[in-house]
Amino acid sequence: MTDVLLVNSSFAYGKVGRGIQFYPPIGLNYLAASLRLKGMTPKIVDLGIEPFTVEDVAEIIAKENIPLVGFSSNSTQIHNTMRFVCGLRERFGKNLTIALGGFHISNDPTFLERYPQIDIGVIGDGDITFTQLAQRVLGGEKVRGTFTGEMIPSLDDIPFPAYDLTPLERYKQAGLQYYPLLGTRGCPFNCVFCSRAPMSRKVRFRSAENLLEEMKRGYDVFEGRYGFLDESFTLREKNVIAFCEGLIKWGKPVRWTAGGIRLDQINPDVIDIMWKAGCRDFFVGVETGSERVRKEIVGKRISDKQIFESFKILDRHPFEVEASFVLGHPTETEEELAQTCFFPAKLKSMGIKCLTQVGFKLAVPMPGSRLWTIAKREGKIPEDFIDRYINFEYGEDFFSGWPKYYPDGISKEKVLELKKKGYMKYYLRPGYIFSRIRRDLANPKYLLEDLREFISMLRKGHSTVSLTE
Ligand code: B12
Ligand code: SF4
Repeated sequence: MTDVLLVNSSFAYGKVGRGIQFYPPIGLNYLAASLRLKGMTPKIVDLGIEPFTVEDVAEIIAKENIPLVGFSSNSTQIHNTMRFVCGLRERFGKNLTIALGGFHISNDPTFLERYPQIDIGVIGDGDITFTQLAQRVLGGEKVRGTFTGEMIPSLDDIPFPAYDLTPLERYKQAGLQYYPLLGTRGCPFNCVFCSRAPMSRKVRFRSAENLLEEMKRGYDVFEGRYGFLDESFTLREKNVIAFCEGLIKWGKPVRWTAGGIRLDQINPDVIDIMWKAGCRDFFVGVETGSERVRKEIVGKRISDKQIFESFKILDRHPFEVEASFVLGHPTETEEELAQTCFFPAKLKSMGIKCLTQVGFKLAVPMPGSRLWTIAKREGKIPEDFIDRYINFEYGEDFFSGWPKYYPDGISKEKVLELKKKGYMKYYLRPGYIFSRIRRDLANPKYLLEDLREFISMLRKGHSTVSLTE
């Protein structure tokens, strides 16, 4: 019998939302593993893949008489989270204890003062603290309040995520499935648009042995394909090297994607061993084509020269690298925006081979980020935005409803126009078109896909798989 229901929220109510079904809700898989260790029997409902309404979730709770439900919510999903919270409170009254954790409350610590429908709030890591609170609730105690999650000192000490509670085969990225892994928690940097709970600046690492043990257990799941969700995979070089050496020694044919890598943390020795150990692709945040904006505003002290040199190092192997750019930084000029949009094509013209995909995203101010504070100070986001969002004053859809940040004097239309030009310049290069035609002729199943992409690029100015405009 289930005693704790863990619900991953979604920004689409009663239907499967775009863009969340790439990975399971790992935070909840981790929580469930810790709860189990203390004898509890959790169940996970992921609203990202289940089109459930309040009534559907209420039925699950009623059927098994579950006393405690915990919601995981990012800020993007907080309106729908509250729709569920209020609906369940109405149906079960005080007989149900409702908890909230995840990125929104971690960046809005007084949330429960405004929303007393929730009994328990947990800021930051939930593994230790929520397990203790759940034991107290199931023991019959009435627990209320916002608690700061105890930081796990060593990530090796917590159990592996309980993936058996979420059907891994239903999570796909570009048609492929990867066993999800997290080698680190936290990031020491402070990029202007990044939404981080204050305590997540402290980075914690799993040991190579611990990661390899989880990989061995997960080997059969997706034929040795693994996907890391780390934000800065190469942060501690000696760990990466030990991990790659372990993988090579294991000798299995594995293929993995390294999540995010910072371009100021590219060491040729590390890159060589990563390739040898089966790493084939990852993601880098270039953020802007303007060195001034990158250094002064974004907070990434990386020069254009360093970016080029890092890409050159990556080109030692045929990696596939996706570069991400953010459009619309405070004080950014039209010229600087144009520099960003044409930066990927410039890298290609300089002979960079490994850059295979480019993403331009409009800047979105998120609670916990410096951009959020700036946008509020400049009056671009109202002080009570979150409460209005919860009231659905900005609509149901996060992607079209949540405000973007446009620098003073630059219109939305101008940003979208430059973005479209940037994509065209990058993707409509003869070299790129020929490489796609070669691929399509070798495997005609790609032909239709490429035609769709081409039309989307011409009509909307972005890829069909892009979540945002
Ligand atoms: C993987 C990922 C995704 C995946 C989605 C995976 C999924 N199934 O949800 C994809 C690629 C689809 C994605 C998309 C987006 N993402 Co994203 N993503 C991440 C990433 C890299 C990892 C999440 C993760 O697994 N963390 C690891 C686990 C262990 O941590 P955790 O989830 O925080 O869980 C712990 C605690 O929070 C707590 N906890 C969590 N839930 C609960 C519940 C209860 C009851 C309790 C008590 C505790 C608790 O305990 C857990 C264990 O300690 C994070 C950054 C990061 N490193 O966390 C960004 C992050 C969550 N994403 C973010 C954003 C902005 C987005 C997008 C909006 C980007 C965009 N503009 O398109 C979209 C929209 C997604 C959405 N649904 O809202 C922001 C959210 C900021 C915010 N304030 O909400 C983050 C924090 C990145 C950032 N730093 O800005 N994302
Ligand atoms: S954008 Fe990446 S590097 Fe910058 S603070 Fe966020 S996680 Fe760290």
